[in-house]
Amino acid sequence: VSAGAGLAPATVLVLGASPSSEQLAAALRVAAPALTVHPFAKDLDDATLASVEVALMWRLPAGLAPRMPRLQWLSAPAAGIEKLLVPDLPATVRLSRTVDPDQALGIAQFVTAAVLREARDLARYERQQVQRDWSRHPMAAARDEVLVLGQGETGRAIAAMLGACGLQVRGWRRRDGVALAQALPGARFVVNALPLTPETEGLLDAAAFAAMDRGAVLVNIARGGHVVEADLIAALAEGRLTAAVLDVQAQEPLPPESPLWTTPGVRLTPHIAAQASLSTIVGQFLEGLAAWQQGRPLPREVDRTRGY
Ligand code: OXD
Repeated sequence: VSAGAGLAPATVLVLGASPSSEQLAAALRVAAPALTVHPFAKDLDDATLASVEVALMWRLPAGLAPRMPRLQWLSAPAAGIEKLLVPDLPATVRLSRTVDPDQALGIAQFVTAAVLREARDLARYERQQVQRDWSRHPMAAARDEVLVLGQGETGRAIAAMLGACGLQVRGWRRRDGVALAQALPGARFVVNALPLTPETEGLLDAAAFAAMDRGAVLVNIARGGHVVEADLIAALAEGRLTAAVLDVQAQEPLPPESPLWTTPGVRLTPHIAAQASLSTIVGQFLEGLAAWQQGRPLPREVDRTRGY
């Protein structure tokens, strides 16, 4: 990453998950020797925190923001920034995020695989193989209707790929003012790619499931907080939904006692649909830092009032 060459000194706090804080800090130190980089640790002392001017973090631990009075710019190593919009983050701190085109591509591939697996009934043949059963159930090419919730980079990449696969794709976003319950009917697949904000939290609830076509499939690659999980479990039990592909859950890691593990129709993955790569995170952070230091507009800045 060459973007770090002309930077002025700055003190940076880093808190990652995958890549880890240590991986992010090491990559930043190599790319931008002018920076003083502190990986987050629970026992960082007040003087260190008070020196932090910019931060690369995916979440803000409770009580940390007030201990960083010099913090002016906060960038997320992820597309989702909801864990940074904590009440004690001063309104003057500006916020950016990482938007990796390869992450959108990876998520679109994950969603396409998940949708086609259901649309082409591949699970049936996995079950048949166990029985050494060679029965054929011919079907026409899948042209099912898909509703994609969210029209950001991720939602658009998903829609384009599913459309190229022959599915009939519609989009929905809150901003257009159409009620979700009006958009849901007719779709066999509902794919959630919304940002998590106070307006979208719990949007996929009993009322939404009741508005979906009987037998619909939910695919969630956004945030677990969009789904009222108890309502989803009830909708699957009633047969209103036939399946729910959940790459994200309200509580991550998903606790062993969660009923989602064993609910028929739930297909779980541990938040792996795709992530921003280390080089994109570091490159976009340094690009943003240069813009901030030079007083230019911040790339990928988040509108804090909107929440994305
Ligand atoms: C993201 C994620 O928000 O990885 O980028 O979930």
